[in-house]
Amino acid sequence: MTSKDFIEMEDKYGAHNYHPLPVVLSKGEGVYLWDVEGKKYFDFLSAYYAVNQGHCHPKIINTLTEQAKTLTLTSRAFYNDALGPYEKYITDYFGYDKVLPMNSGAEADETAIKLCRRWAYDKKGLPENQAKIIVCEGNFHGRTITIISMSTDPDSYKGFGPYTPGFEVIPYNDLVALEKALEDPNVAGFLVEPIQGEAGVFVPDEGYLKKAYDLCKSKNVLFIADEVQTGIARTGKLLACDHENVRPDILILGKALSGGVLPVSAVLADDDIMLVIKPGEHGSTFGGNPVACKVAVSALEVVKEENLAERAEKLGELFRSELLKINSEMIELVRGKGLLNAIVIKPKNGKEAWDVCLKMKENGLLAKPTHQHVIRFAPPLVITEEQIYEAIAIIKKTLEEV
Ligand code: IF1
Repeated sequence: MTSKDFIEMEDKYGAHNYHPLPVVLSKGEGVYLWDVEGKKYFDFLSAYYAVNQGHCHPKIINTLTEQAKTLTLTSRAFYNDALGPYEKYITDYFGYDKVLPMNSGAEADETAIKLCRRWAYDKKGLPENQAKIIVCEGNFHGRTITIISMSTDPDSYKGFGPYTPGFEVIPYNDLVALEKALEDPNVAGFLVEPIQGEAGVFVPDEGYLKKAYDLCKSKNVLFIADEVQTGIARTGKLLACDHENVRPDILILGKALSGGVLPVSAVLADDDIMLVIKPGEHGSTFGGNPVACKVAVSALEVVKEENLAERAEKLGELFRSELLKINSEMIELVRGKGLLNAIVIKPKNGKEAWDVCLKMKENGLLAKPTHQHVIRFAPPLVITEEQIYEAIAIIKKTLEEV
């Protein structure tokens, strides 16, 4: 079968909830992907930042296959010999008392919202069903009904009402707006992405996260960081919050927590928050399954063993500085942190970000626009300096051709 056959098959039998770039991938290794015709590409999307450790990392795959042959799922009706060691490992790793294991990022965000609300009623003493959570314009936390109820992007929420109440939207990177919103005594938490990914890689002002955290603490409001995208070394530190030494009251992880081999997400918090949820009040069939636990430990070990945060910091600076040397009038702006970067494309002769991505594909590099004019560049963190230069050459060549 050719790429065309696979595309037609997906179109005929699959829901049309995505508009993929016309490329059909069949193999991944490290920073590379191959399509069904055997063409090789740089992966500069990293499966929406889930393969920070590189595609099919040998250590992680070995762990996956070993555990898959041993015990895949017990459900939480019973104990097993993988969950406790994972819980100890990840809570030590990130410095929290406890973890609640889930699967998708959205489930972890939903779990954090439930934890925050329950803490507000049981510990802060807010009146039942009155808890409010502050979120930011341009947020992206997943696709469930409650999460899109916080969204300001019509593509995320339009036509899916009625919406879950209890959310206040304020501008991102705006401390005055946050301070004002915190005057409401019924605020329970502030849910924020340390860098807004889907919105187009918006890096807030230096000090924003720390000052936001301090404002929340002054009002006994939980600071909840969604690091599903920005976590696991992507921005040049283990967590994006680490750039400002902010320790979220509730930390949300996903994506690269498993190195991209299966859905693993997690919510971390200390006992005074985590223990407000009692047995039987929350859960998930696959949450914390033995395969997920073993894979997540290996994925986190790789982050440390291969110094992925330091690499992201150093190679991200190199990538941005090399991008800025490309004097193409199509590059309106370069922004990012670590290896979470994006360029804003100024359309030229009717060509825009999508056309640039199509041409980059022909030239051997895969990336995809978010919204109309932003192209995200986020390779696996195992990329080498030499490969960065090769990728820059492809981007430069492409912009000249387009
Ligand atoms: C899509 C991108 C979007 C996330 C943050 C939670 C979740 C995500 C900060 C939910 C998921 C994915 C979802 C995917 C596209 C991709 C994405 F920016 F990463 F590219 F949409 F913003 N918090 N992001 O970014 O995690 O339930 O997907 O495991 O839905 O189109 P999930």
